[in-house]
Amino acid sequence: MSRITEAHLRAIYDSRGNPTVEARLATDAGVVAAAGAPSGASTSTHEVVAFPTGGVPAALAVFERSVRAKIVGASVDDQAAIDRALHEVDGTPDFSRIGGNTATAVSVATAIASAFERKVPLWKRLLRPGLVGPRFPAICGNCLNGGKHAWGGPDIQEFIAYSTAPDPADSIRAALEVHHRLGAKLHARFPTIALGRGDEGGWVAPLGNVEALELLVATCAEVRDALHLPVHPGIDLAATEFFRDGQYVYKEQTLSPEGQLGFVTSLVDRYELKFVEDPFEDNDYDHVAAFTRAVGGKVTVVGDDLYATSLARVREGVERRATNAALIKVNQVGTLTDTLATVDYVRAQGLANVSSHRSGEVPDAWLAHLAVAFGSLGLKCGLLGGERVAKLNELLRIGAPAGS
Ligand code: 2PG
Ligand code: MG
Repeated sequence: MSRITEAHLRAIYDSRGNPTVEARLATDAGVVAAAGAPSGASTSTHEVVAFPTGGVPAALAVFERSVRAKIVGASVDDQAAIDRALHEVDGTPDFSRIGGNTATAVSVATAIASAFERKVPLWKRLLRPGLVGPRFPAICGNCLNGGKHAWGGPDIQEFIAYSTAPDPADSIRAALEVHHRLGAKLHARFPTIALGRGDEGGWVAPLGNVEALELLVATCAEVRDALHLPVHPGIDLAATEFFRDGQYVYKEQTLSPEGQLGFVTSLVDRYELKFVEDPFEDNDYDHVAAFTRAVGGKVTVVGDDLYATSLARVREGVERRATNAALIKVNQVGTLTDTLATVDYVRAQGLANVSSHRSGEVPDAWLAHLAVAFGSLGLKCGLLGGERVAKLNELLRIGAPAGS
């Protein structure tokens, strides 16, 4: 049983060019492991605080002052003990003293170090009960960006190619094909406008919500025909972001919660959406439950901001039959142990889980291992940009290890 001999935290940059933290651990078996923590833009009100007051410099200072001493000497195999130590040294319910991103980086680096020592890939180290080998997630590839991830785009945050072929090489290829063809269509439609890409690598164009959806739907249909692979339209509304004074305020319309229920249900019926995330603000279990009653038989209804990966919130969601899937993001809760508790509960209750990136990502690949280890129905990771491609490429490596 080897122990952590060195623990360091450094400032690095995320894909938005904002500072975040990376943890680096060394063990007395000579292993060195590092992990960086990503950051969200459309954060849930229920997730832990990414950095203490004062940001990354304050996170580094509190690490030096109090966290390192708790970590050095601990067994690298005892994930639960290290995560408990992080909670103890923090002492708040939301990691606001040491920062949820510090906890995430240390927690994930611990698991990576332990996997190295056991000479197994990270996904095997974290494989959940009931799973025997790798089962690959669908790719939930964000092709068009809106909301908080794009300037000048639709209000709906993400227009997703939900690519469900069982072989990761096929699912990645189909999702990328949607992204490429969508780009070509946008260039043809706006020949004189400079198009951009948003925080998650999806296109940004001056489109209304329904217009954007129509483009996505048509492109998915084209790619299904061309490649003979299953790829379907999906959306993450991140509806909290445009919920004001009890109403959903789009550029084109303002809807009451009842109106929103009718609108999103009509989008599902009309466009055959197969994946819908956060159609209501992040406290509204009742309307999302009504939505799931209406479409849950044919649609993956995902709670992200609604649950914030919190076991207590997912429990409430299960009791109220709110969704049939939960999004999983380690830095919404801060440690792998908390994440695993939520994943195991979700799995035991027969809900699907979807492992997810954040909009401000680091170029690490560990998320791909988590998606496989958790038996995730989907891996939400974006399609373009080195920090997104790093996860896709890692999934390919897991799917076809060198020499196989
Ligand atoms: C989401 C995420 C990732 P953010 O809402 O699902 O796509 O966005 O990281 O900004 O919270
Ligand atoms: Mg979301």
